[in-house]
Amino acid sequence: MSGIKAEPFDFPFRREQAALIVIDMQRDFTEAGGFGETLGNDVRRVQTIVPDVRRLLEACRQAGLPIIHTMECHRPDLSDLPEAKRNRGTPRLRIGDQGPMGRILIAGEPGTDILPELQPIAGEVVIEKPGKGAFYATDLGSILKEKGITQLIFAGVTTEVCVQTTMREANDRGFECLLVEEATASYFPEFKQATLEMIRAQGGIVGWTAHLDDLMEGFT
Ligand code: C5J
Repeated sequence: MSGIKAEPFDFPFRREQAALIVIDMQRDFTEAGGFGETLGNDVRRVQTIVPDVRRLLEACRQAGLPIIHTMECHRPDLSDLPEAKRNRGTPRLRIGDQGPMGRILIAGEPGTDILPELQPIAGEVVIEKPGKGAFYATDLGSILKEKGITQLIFAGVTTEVCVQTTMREANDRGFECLLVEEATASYFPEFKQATLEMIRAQGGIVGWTAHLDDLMEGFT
């Protein structure tokens, strides 16, 4: 075991039991014409993390950690899309509607894909999830169990929605969770900041936060 500089205290890193989970780095959340923008968000705010997510991904590959990518998406027949989710709010385009990058948040459509810079490579796990959390209605729990994973390093978008939901789900399932500050983003910078603070408050009630450079130093 080696300690990685983190907040609220050093993260007890165990390389053999750790995995990276990259949440929803999809075109639909980061590019014009996708789901994020149809909700009225400025997607440039989340594009800025792509180089740091890539650095993290490469460092974890180098360190031999299992990598898991998630994608928020639904079946083409919408059978896994609750009415309440489809009808929420007043977006320009709803989930399943035809947009400039194909049908919004539908599996297999160009806009639903992971960004080209962050594409999974052979052997990496891709989880398609219909919810905000990555454990709901997926095989993630059994995949992690089978690999003997007890620690999860988190990156992705958006910090306060799918990242935080999954981190809370993982924390309740007994995983030690660490969120990398430079590798996560929100359309609302103040929500990112609040999420970082609430995760590490009260002795790390949901987990740890760390800077990318400190994490990478811990790999050496
Ligand atoms: C959202 C996500 N924000 N990946 N999804 O709807 O955070």
